[in-house]
Amino acid sequence: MSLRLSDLIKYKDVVIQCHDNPDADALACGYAMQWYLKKKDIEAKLIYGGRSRIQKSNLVKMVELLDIGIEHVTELDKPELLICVDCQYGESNVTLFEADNIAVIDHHQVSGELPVLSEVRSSYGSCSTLIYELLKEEDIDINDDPKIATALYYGLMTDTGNFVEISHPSDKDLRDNAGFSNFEITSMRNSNLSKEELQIAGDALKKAEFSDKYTYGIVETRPCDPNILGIISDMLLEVDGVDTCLVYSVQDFGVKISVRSCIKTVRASELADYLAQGYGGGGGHIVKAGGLLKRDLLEKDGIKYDRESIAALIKQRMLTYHRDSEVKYAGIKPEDISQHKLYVKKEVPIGYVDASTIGLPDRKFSIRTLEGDISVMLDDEAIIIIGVDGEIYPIKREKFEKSYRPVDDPYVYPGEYKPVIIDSLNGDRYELIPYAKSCIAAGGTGIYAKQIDHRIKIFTTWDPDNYFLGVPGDYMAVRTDDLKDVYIIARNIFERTYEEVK
Ligand SMILES: [Mn+2]
Repeated sequence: MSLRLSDLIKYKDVVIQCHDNPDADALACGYAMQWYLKKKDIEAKLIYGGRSRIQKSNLVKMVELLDIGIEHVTELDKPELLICVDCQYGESNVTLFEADNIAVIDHHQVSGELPVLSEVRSSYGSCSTLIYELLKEEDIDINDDPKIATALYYGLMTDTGNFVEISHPSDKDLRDNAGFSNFEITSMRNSNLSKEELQIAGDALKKAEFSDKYTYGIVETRPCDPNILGIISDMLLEVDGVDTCLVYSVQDFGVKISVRSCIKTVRASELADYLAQGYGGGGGHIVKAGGLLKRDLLEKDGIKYDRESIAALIKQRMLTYHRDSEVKYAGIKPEDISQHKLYVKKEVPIGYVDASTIGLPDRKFSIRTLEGDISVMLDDEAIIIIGVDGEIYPIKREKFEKSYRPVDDPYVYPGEYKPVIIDSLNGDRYELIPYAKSCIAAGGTGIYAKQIDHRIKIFTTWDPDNYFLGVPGDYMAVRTDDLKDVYIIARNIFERTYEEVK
């Protein structure tokens, strides 16, 4: 199921609905959606239901400053089309209104059946990012109206803990490209915390729990605005003897979590993802991250939605993570390969870009990919390899000529987000894929590998600051010509790229 915004313009009687207790992201999306439809001569109503009206001071400001024409309703005349933004039709926090047709535009985990007209991208940090992408597909620039750009920017900002939990490249694109208005953002930013909320933070900290053995702390807060969780976890991490920490809050719609880490062996984004696994999502940066365990998904799995059961689940996961993850440092001693088998690369076509064909000056550029921004020297010696999953890594021309063989097949990019080259000096962007050609990795001597059954973090010899994460099912690989050189290959990439030598 997927949609383009232009699929929606055949309807004339349209209502846009935000979830109950709309947050900045929902407001921004509804507002931008209404703006788009207006361009197409459709006057859509923007509404939300539920018991309470918008009260939070930053949201009241947002509605005023940006002129968002939103109504709180208890009833609705059945429209021809109802568009749910930042939420899904039928969810517990979305007041049910009847409509002839339903559309869903959301970035949360899918919780039930979706209508045909739906676009859900759960890997995005905000729904504002999705609206931004959908508008781009229609050749509409959000910066045509500074209020729209400001709203979407603020929606992303608040949904990702001030951009801390951003991981998807599309989120970064919105953050970097939105021509927001500084005055409005500053004004909304500084009316974020109420006096009551400051007290909630204080109460929560009094009941902090600690693990001395695994040096972590856990705090539960009463239901409150999610950004307070971030404030508390920042503080908790400052405590001596706390290397990682988790702050969570059991809310109506789910359990919000905020995670921090100040040690090399735990990436906060990875821990958040682990804690939310199966029930929603988590992500962010190395030091700061956050996530959500959705109520619907927890209940579907037979977990009672009360504070006690949630506490038990959360604490168990935090303990298991710290207790059962193995940390390994490559390059110290030869790996025992008695359980490994010998594999060689399959002849699968992948992509490459000869940097000299792009026509950019010889200096460093940034390439934005699904895995993150990487910095690449684009000189005549540089070849950029695009792997089976669309992953990017630069190599030297000499190595390319030795290990790869160009082929004539046209190149088709397999990934979800097409990598772009960004000039950090002026922000100019260039597509990478149009320059890509096909090649095949030449066999080589192969690797020893075995499938792993637990979580392993390997600090490799070439990047001693960041570990490679292996989860059950992935492969641990050892170079045949250097048994100390051990690393991780993700299962899906391994199975498509390697075959056993029998
Ligand atoms: Mn959202």
